[in-house]
Amino acid sequence: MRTQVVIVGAGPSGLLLGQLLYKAGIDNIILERQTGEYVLGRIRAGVLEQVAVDLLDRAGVGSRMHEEGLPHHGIELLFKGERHRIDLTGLSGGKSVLVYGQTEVTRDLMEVRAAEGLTTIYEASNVSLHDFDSERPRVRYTKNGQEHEIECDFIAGCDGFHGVSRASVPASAIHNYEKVYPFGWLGLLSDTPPVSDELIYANTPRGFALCSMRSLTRSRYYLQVPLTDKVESWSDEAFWNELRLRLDAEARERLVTGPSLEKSIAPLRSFVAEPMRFGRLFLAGDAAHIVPPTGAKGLNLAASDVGYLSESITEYYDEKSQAGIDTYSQRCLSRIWKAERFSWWFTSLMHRFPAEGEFGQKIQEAELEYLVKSVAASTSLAENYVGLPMK
Ligand code: RFL
Ligand code: PHB
Repeated sequence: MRTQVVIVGAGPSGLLLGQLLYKAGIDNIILERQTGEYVLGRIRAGVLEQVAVDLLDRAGVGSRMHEEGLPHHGIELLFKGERHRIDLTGLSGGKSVLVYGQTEVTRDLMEVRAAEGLTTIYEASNVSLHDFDSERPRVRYTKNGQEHEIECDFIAGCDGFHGVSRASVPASAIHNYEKVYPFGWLGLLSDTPPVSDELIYANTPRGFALCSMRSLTRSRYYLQVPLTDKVESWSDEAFWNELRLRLDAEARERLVTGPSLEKSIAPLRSFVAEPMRFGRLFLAGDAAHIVPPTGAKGLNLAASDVGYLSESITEYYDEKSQAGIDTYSQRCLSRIWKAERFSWWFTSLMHRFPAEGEFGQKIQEAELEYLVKSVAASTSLAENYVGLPMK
């Protein structure tokens, strides 16, 4: 088998890259370890920046997103029992974000790929990458007990944090930067109306909480929990009781509870691998970097990476130019480190860090008060939350 680009991973970055390349007339095959249903069952991101919305439009998958997505013009910060609104649109020169779940983005991309008759090989095991330091890279995999090999011009490693692509690079050629946080997020999805029209990020003595949503009838809530907690020991009732204790009186009153559709614990991590290109292998999305979810940046960075990558590969074929490919890593990393900084800062501001002691706590309170009172400080939050430009 031969194709121009082999994409490893059918998460949002692999699927979006496949569609952007297809639109540019470039053949590609996606190899995915799991089934499509499994990929759709992972409940993750909920907030899209305009940059991601634009790329999904360019890929031709924007229609349901515009019909069903909820534009958000502000967020609320809750601390010391009171909520303070950050006017994202007013402070960012008119920008907003769109609440539309990663599951829906993935479903839209899967459907259009199937409708165009493009090849996605699900349940591909033992994926291995070869000769990406030459002009003839190859990718091998096993499907239904049979081994296969695909020859290609380029390999895109879109296989997430635990994928094979980053692991295939010699240790001497890559540098990893990492910070692990001493807590995780316990998330719960339920068919209940959201507690508020806008997202609430809460810093409370009992830990961080986030009230988010997927639609006007489906809510997504998160609680900061110790890394030692097991999801099995959190009953729905225990979750709702704890969430109530982390809300202000009005939200507590308004909260509608119901059975969970999904519940899971995710550890929080900041991670960047440099560079993101190794000969003819490119890393994109969570394969190259992780942000703690507080800034809602992970999916958005995955989208901007594949935006740069699809442009670079298109330029290579159309204009016989390597310029885009040669600067791919540097352009991505410049945007990634700014999102890493913002996600680390917002995580540090909103969570409880017992190891930081009373002094750390007081500094956090002072910064929160400054943030909601100072136009300069809240403008910086708004500008980063709605997303920095790609160029
Ligand atoms: P994914 O989604 O992990 O997809 C990678 C795919 O590769 C497959 N794979 C392999 N395939 C073949 N061979 C192998 N050896 C393979 N190894 C792995 C996997 O099965 C999978 O299908 O990475 P991708 O595409 O780069 O997308 C990244 C996003 O999923 C991620 O950044 C976001 O979900 C992060 N995130 C958020 N991002 C936002 O922009 N806004 C948010 O509001 C937001 N909230 C979140 C989040 C992530 C969370 N968790 C659980 C980590 C909230 C949470 C709780
Ligand atoms: C979500 O809805 O899953 C979500 C929203 C905002 C975040 C993180 C997650 O910062």
